[in-house]
Amino acid sequence: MTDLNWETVWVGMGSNLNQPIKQLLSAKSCLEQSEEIRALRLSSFYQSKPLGPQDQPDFVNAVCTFETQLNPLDLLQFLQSIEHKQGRQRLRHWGERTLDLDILLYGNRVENLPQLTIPHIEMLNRAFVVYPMLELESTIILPTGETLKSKTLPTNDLVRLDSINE
Ligand code: ROI
Repeated sequence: MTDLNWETVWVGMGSNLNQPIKQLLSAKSCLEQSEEIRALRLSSFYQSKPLGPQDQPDFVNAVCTFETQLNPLDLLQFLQSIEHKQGRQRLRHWGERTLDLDILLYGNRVENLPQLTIPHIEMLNRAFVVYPMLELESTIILPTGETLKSKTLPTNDLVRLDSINE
């Protein structure tokens, strides 16, 4: 077997409905079960205030990184299948949701497809994405050649959930 074409990917995970921590752990298990995914690492879980309407529960966010042989669109489809399997609900725009899985980075690729923009267009504006990424790997380089570390944001209301990160 050749060992070509494994790309390193970063995926953001978020939930604020139906036992968010369970949602993220279950998504992690689904990802790990794919033969086209290996070497998955998951960040700590972080609680954050909702970006968007404030009359919704706080979010639990995490990121994971892994290597995959799936191309970006097949990976997107796989992530969407996990969201749907876990009964994804999206009740309103910028509102509460059961599970969100977003491709943040895919190797060094820049993609501007109708269904998919890589790097994720909002990732650098979201502390709940940037901090978990830096926790897993402090030396991440963006496709622009800049370090992620140089883009750090105020942590605002981000709270690392210690007890479940043991
Ligand atoms: N807010 C937080 N804190 N975390 C999220 O993952 C998140 N996801 C979203 C919106 C509704 C924009 N707000 C969020 O999709």
